[in-house]
Amino acid sequence: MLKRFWNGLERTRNRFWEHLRTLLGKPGRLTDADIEDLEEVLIGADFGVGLTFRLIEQIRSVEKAGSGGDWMAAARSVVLEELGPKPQMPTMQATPTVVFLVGVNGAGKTTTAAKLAWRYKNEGKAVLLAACDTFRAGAIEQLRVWRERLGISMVEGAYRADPASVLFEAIAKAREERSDMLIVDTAGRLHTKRNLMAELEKMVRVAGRAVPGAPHHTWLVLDANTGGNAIQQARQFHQSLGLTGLIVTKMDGTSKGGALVSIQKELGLPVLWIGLGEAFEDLEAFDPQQFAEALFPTMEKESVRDAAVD
Ligand SMILES: Nc1nc2c(ncn2[C@@H]2O[C@H](COP(=O)(O)OP(=O)(O)OP(=O)(O)O)[C@@H](O)[C@H]2O)c(=O)[nH]1
Ligand SMILES: [Mg+2]
Repeated sequence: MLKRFWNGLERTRNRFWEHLRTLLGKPGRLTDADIEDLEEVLIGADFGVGLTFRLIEQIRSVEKAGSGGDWMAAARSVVLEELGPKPQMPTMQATPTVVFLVGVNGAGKTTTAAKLAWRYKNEGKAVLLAACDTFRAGAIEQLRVWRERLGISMVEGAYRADPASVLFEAIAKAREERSDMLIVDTAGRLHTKRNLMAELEKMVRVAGRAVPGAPHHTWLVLDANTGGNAIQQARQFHQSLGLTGLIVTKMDGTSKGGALVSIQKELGLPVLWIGLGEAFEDLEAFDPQQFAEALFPTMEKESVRDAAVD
């Protein structure tokens, strides 16, 4: 698990490591110029101005103390402090517990729906998928391929059908089959498109009328490559729908992993899951400790240097 995190965050980490290699190879303390370099690297990895400032402050004070202190440990603890403890795993709140996946186009909603379905199925839950992206040609087919591969039942509407009516049908089926969980895939939409946001709001109302408290979880799926720009998206979705958590996908291919920290902090919403690849098993519960460790590893200077050279 740690290894997967570690591998997944390779690109983000490599940004530092290119520099760490030179910084760690130097005898003595970091110079002001080194620290400025590091600052640039952190901004480049989308840690954001506020967090970068805090990190640099900490690193500077460790260096000032002059005891040859471990500034990687200082950076790690800043990240951990910002992220807080490991989030509580989402609970089952009703039968069915209804989960909405929302987000902009291409963020990874459909893939994540399949990953979650597989994961919960493996935990022994009866899962039903609702293919409520009736907007994009091919979306239903995409989920159908997953569902067949994973052996999960699914309700789908016709192309261009009203997604709220597909949802209604799916809830009825979930009830009938006594499904533990209904995972709802929705069409990608820009947070700025008022009518499309209204469509989601309608789905929320339909769910709430059919099952008290539904949707029990509304998760925003964010592409890690969006970096700090995700904050604006997330605010809009949150305002319309009342999000309960975040899923950050494509952590395996980004050099902007630092943004996750400021996104969570800015929005006050927990990152619950992260996507680390395209296969159905490439979803991990988010663990701040492992995340911080993967960015600023606890290692002897020697081995960091060796690893960076590899
Ligand atoms: N590397 C990587 N690719 C991912 C991950 N999650 C999703 N993808 C890929 O991202 C692309 C888009 O994923 P989808 O699941 O179709 O995204 P979506 O949000 O449903 O897209 P729309 O329905 O068009 O809005 C696909 O090629 C996925 O394989 C991830 O964690 N890592
Ligand atoms: Mg989709």
